[in-house]
Amino acid sequence: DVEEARHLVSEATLLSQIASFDAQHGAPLDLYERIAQTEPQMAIAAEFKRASPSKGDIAPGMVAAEQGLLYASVGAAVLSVLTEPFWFKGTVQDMREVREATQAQAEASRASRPAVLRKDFVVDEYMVLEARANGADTVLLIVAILEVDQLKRLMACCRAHGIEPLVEVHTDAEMEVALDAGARVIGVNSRNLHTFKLDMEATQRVSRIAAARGIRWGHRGDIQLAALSGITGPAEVDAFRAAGVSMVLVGETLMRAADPREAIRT
Ligand code: IGP
Repeated sequence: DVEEARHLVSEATLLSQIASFDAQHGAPLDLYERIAQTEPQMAIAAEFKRASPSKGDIAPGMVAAEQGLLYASVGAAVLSVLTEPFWFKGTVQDMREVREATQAQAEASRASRPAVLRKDFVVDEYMVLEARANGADTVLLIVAILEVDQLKRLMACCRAHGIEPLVEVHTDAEMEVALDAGARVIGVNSRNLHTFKLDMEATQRVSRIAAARGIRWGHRGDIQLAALSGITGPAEVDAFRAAGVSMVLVGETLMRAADPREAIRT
């Protein structure tokens, strides 16, 4: 079982794997800085997702590294890779291949590479280290599935290992928690994880919690504010830009697009 399998690779082994990964590939990118770099353009986080619980199969046979290279070539600042095997049919190996392929391509063309996000239900330090050892620059931490103490511990673990996490919220109360915990990159999921329903107003609503605290968002803000899910084209991107959002995360639309260059156009 999973618990057993996890112990096959001990934490000490992961730490040495991180050191050798970095020796070969260099230090991870800072997510806050990578988004800031895209100014004045909206940062695009392009997601690799073969399936999802709300949609079932999306692109079951697709190869992660190929799609990652395509996303990178059309200017994605972040590559989000689902590593969750059951609902999303992802693997940690997919993520590693995306990092390796896109880093090699960027080095060959002297371009800045996209940051790689481990998209999963990260609930313990082991998953953070495993992400780092397999090429992640950042990981998703979902406020709705973590206790406050757990969130703070995982954020500290991320930063201790050179990762600035993407902290996901959906409600005002979760936004309060993310800000209290000191998140610097906050993604508002427009999809409610319990009901799967989309609420495209969620980002703007939740941003008022930051405004009320005098916290500013934007490419050079105190925080980077990202909008996740349900984005089907430029109209939604424009609305998020008007709200000061500095990154949009797009999955299904790009996985299904015949031409991601058109779909990603901002
Ligand atoms: C992407 P969409 O609607 O563009 O495919 O959504 C992304 O936001 C979604 O995959 C997501 C997700 C998550 C997946 C957001 N938060 C948490 C798994 C776990």
